[in-house]
Amino acid sequence: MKYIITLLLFWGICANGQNTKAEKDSTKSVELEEVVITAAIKKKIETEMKMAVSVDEFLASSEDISFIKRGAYAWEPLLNNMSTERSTITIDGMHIFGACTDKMDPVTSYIETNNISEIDIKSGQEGSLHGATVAGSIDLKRKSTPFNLYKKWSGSYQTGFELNNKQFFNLGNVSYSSDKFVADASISFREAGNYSDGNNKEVNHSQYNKFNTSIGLAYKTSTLSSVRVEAIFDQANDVGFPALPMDLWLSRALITSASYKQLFEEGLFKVWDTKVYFNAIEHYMDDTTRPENLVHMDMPGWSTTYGLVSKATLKNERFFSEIQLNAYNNLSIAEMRMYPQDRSERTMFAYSWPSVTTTVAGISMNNTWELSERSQLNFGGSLTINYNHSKYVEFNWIFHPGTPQEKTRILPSLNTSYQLDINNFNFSIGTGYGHRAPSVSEGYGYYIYNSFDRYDYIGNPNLKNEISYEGHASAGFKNEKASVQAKVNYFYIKNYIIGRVLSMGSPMNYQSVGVKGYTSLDHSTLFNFSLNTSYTLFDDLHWKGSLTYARGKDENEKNLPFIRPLSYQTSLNYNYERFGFQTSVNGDIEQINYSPEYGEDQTPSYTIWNLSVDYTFYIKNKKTVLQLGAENVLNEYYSTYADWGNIPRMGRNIFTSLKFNL
Ligand SMILES: [Cu+2]
Repeated sequence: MKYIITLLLFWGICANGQNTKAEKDSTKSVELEEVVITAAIKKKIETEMKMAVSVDEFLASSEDISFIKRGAYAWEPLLNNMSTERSTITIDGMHIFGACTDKMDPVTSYIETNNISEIDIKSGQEGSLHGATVAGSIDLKRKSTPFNLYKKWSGSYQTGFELNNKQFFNLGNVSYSSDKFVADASISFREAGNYSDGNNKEVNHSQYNKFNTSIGLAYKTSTLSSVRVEAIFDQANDVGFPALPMDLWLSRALITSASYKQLFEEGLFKVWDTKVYFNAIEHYMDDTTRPENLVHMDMPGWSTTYGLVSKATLKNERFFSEIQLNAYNNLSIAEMRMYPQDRSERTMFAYSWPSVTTTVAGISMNNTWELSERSQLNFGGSLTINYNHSKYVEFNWIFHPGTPQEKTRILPSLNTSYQLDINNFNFSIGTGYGHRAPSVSEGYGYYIYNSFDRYDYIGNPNLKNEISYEGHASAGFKNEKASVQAKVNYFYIKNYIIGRVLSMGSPMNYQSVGVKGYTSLDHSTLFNFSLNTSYTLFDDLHWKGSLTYARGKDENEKNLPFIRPLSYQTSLNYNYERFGFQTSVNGDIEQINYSPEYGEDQTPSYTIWNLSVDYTFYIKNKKTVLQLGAENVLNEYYSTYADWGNIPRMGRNIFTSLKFNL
């Protein structure tokens, strides 16, 4: 029985994408696995500075991720300085697509920190397991408690307040586990008002309200198999987007799945996990909250996805392999309804997404071959068929007359890398090649207003596949006291998709200055560099520092937009008895390589200083933590290179939170 539980737990580790060293058939190694796994489960969604973070704040702590921010809510995660069309963002491998043409709702906005356990970020083609990608993959791992020999209840409750925007939040979750049955449930509320910038000026339309709840039930059908059903419900109301001309009245997501997992005690096959899923997203944005507009517009959107993901894990002494089948069908619809003042007197109607179906089926494989104790070779690839159908093709014919209603694309991908560990040093080098299909907006969008460069964007169904050639390398050193890790990657992206001014067509929106069509540049290049260091000065005093730099250029050596300038972060962490003290400084230097063509201007440098202190105590042997802190202590007025329309970021923010473990 113990072995079975370990296997189940072991599965957890495989799913976490960590490279498990070859398992040896001794009880000692079984015990070891358990220790490793316990550590993995205890990993929390919190940052050095703040224990009650939002999903966005947590993602921001990764050096691979930057953000386009349109307000205080639902930041758009950029992986390797590339927009969300170029990455696959999934929840436990499930494909979900936002229903907003203005990117108000990335997938990361539909979860909460108390229903995920980990975020698995893979760079470039190494992320192709979940489907065709250029930038990589972000997989949000749901919390799922393993089966347990003894009946056990656990849970936590967290509450807190943030002074700047009067944010009040409550997050609760509870788990029950036994040897046959497991249940995980969570509920959360967040309510925030407008925030104030560094000049103590209120930023209008920056409020939000979010409710999220989730449930997961698992039942062990035999000693080596189990079934699991899961659901997440998320609703956001009255969300302001200060950088956009519209706000969100309501967005709702229902994310459901049912899965079956089979473990194998002997042979090469270790685990086979199959899941069917369904998710539906509704998004209602309008501009009636902006009374200055004489003509109003409603822009509702819907996105519905059915899918299947099936993964087999193979393993022997020196070989580890994951084979995954991804299949899904998505329907995306978005409408534009214009009316002077009264909704019933509609003057214009159009489909900004003319009921576009995307059907995808693909097979992916990742392999790890341990060449020796010190070195391993990773290689993998995927082959995907991507089919699109536009129901109201007449909207696409306005700019692309006679374009076919359907389009099928083949998306191949290959990657390989080599890893070497010599004593305290580690090195890796790798390369990748992959295609991606245009997104619904890039292929079929109709008059999607981009308030950043103030153009209306038109999709092009005939766009070629974007093709990425990448190379990456890393080197690091680690001992008991110090660690240094440097990473670089370089992407050469053929047929790079971007909007270019069209000579035809006139703007529809009175704020808009013209029409841009999505088109393919011959190529673009992107370079990313990061350096991470840590040092333990004393047992209780830790220092961390990181630097990132990126450069993106188009075919004419001109700058690409939304490329992060040199940025830095450094933090100190000190523990004294039951107290923990944290301080950090982060910032970007001046953005020199900006892109005026895409609406960017030069952004000055900024430096932000943060502080926090926490106190741990026990109520009936249960750990309780109280935290008090301040972000942007010096109340600096700033906006970053990727703040939509240069909206200022939050000024000084004092936060407090309290977490009880049940
Ligand atoms: Cu929207």
